[in-house]
Amino acid sequence: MSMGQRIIFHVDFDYFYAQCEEMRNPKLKGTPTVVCIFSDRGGDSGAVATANYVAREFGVKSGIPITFAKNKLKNNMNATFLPADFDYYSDISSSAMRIIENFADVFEYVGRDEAYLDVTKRTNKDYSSATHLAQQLKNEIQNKLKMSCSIGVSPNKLISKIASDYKKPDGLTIVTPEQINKFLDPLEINVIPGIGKKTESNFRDFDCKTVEDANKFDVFDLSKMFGKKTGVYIYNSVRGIDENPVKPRPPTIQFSKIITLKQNSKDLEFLEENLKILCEQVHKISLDKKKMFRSIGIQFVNEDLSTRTKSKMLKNPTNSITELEKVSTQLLAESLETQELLIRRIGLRISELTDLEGQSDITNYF
Ligand code: DGT
Ligand code: CA
Ligand code: CA
Repeated sequence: MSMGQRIIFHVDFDYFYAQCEEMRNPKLKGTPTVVCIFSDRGGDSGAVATANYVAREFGVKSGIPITFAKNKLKNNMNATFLPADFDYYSDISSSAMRIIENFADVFEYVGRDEAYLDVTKRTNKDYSSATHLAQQLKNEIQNKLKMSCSIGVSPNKLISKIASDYKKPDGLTIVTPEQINKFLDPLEINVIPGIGKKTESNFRDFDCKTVEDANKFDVFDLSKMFGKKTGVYIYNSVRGIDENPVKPRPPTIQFSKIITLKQNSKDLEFLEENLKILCEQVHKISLDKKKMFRSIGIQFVNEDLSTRTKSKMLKNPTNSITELEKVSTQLLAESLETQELLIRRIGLRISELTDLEGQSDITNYF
């Protein structure tokens, strides 16, 4: 059907954190649901991580202060505000990624809720076969996880990324090589990843709002306006050109454990005892999974449910429990120096994992 070199999917979950919350509490569906990151300062200080599409209709979106979101939803009795539960979202993400990677020749993890898939081989460069495959992937995610995602399908990562965002939620947007310009031209210039407020306002000074408008500039104009590197990037991007291959990359692996304390506390000795238990548990996981770790992090969930984290990158990977205890206790003592609230839960996380022996097995990240 086409002469394109590759066929690439970009998969992105819809309102990810909020959809995870709907999954464990289906009653939230159809009511405004806002996932919040409460800051250290307590009360409602902090920002919205994300919101479901019902809440978005009221103007609630990622990044706005929680107080703004509460205000926008103040007349809505059914609105729910939840503290972000990153460990839970990571678990869902791992399950999702294990499903998704089966659909790819090459799988590149981008973040908790998105990935690129090169499907050139298995679709034989055929777009109707690719459309079918993308639909199958969406169905499987829906059946197994009860979640929706949006997928962009095109000859490169840039266009697939834009296409996955084109129709949300539950979208599937196919852009064949011959449709690239027709697809891109009418879109606003800021759909190009990396084009932020500043670049956008620069362009606006030249009466340039859409991708088509930006096509008027040659690479020299753009280099003068934005510097050579950005100029060349924009020149290619507005023409739908992107040669970056999908690079095999498994999800960032991490192991963590968290416990709720017998009583809220900020007593070093008491917390140390609990941390020691966590060290044993997390260390045991690393042994079971035959991994060494390079990064160690602790997490507090405070009495007001706000969270705090502190982590350290070691010089070399290790699998020593002595080192895990030493470094995490250090992190604990340092954090307590500036800790005002009492702590309700304490967590320990290891990441930057490498195999204890032999080659890294990229499928075994769970
Ligand atoms: P979507 O893809 O538009 O349906 O909605 P999301 O929520 O999946 O948005 P996305 O893909 O940009 O981000 C994935 C997750 O990352 C999202 O569920 C929460 C988190 N996130 C996104 N934007 C922000 C932000 O501005 N602040 C914080 N703290 N977290 C964010
Ligand atoms: Ca998303
Ligand atoms: Ca995303």
